[in-house]
Amino acid sequence: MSELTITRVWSREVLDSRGNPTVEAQVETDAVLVTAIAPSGASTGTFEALELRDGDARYGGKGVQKAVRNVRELISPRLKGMDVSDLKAIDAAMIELDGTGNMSRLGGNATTAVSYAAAKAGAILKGIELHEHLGSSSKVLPVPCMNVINGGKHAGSNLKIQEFMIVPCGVPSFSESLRVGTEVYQSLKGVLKKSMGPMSINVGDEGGFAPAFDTSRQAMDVLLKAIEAAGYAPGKEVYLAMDAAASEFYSKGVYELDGRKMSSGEIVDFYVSLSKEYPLISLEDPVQEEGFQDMAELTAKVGGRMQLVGDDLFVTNPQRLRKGIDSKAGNAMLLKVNQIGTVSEAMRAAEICFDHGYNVMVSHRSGESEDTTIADIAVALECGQIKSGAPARTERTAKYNRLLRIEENLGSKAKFKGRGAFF
Ligand code: 2PG
Ligand code: MG
Repeated sequence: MSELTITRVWSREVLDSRGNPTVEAQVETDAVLVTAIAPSGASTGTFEALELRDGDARYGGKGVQKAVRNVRELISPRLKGMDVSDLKAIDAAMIELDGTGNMSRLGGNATTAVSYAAAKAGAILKGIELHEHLGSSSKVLPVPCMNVINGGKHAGSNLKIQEFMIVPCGVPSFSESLRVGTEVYQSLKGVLKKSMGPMSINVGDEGGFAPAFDTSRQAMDVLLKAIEAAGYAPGKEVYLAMDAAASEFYSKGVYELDGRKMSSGEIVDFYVSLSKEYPLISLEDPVQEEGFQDMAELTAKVGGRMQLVGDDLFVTNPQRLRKGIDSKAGNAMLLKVNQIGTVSEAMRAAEICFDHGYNVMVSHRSGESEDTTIADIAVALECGQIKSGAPARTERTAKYNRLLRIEENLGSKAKFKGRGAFF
């Protein structure tokens, strides 16, 4: 038996960054034993792969013992004997075993953890870096899109927009970009504390501050101040990005945002105005998850000068992505492996994006862990962009720190697209 042959896939329940249970998978061969952890979203899209939760008394219903059992009792016997370096075959076997099209039998949390662990094990046994195992050339480090003001479901404020990000893309390398973004984060802390008091620097789920703002413009204005106070120019070294996660403030044709009730036509106009007032380089889920037409209208209006990203809209799903491409909705996709359930399917969605001129931003979830697989996926895809929250909380910085190591390892071969990663 080759040392690449899977001998067993084990699993256990561990905790994520929000203190909820999540699935850890352990892929074993005669030579190695490799673990990986599935992340978990809060503002989940309706069309995502199913995250299997026990729904019993333990952990308020959030236990994942069923998913853990599925790994041990269903996935393990199916993958036993397979070549761990053939991730496509492993992922295809899990998709076939699940058989539902949305991982509702095995649990997308079970399959994501196994897919991550198998990818890592394959890299270790081939004696190469994970990003090399996943992508043949893989020399491009991503721009870190840092969520420094948290709202929506990730914080306890009135801010409806979920994420206000800084995008330090006007610098020459990943490490410089991370430094500049982190300096702005610290500067923002000072600006907020001074103007709004110490309560304003409490942080949300993704490490960004959660001040008592009521409107998007308040958040964007303070970001401009913080960028300048750190010694940088908005729209030069540092741009802004937003994830509205608009399904969370949409109901029956009406968006409730910034103290107003807006129709879909009005919310499109609202974003067009914002894009003229601020150096906004990327806007994610500006409309609700079924708003392909509205997304197409916004893309026609501003898509030539900024990125419009589908997250809940596309859910890393090749089928929904094709619908978006056909209707010219958006010009970029957010890539989250657990939305579709396997690394291979997520990477296939990314390839479809590249074939149609869509950008890809690799993303963490709001519930994360010490697992850093997404950092390697971003490098493997050479998509040039990642979002992993603020440069605070170890589950966020773990990914940025992994990218620092990759950059150092690549040495003079490391590339950085900077602003060119966006358009
Ligand atoms: C998002 C993500 C990550 P969640 O909406 O893009 O920032 O949030 O994981 O809660 O879906
Ligand atoms: Mg999102």
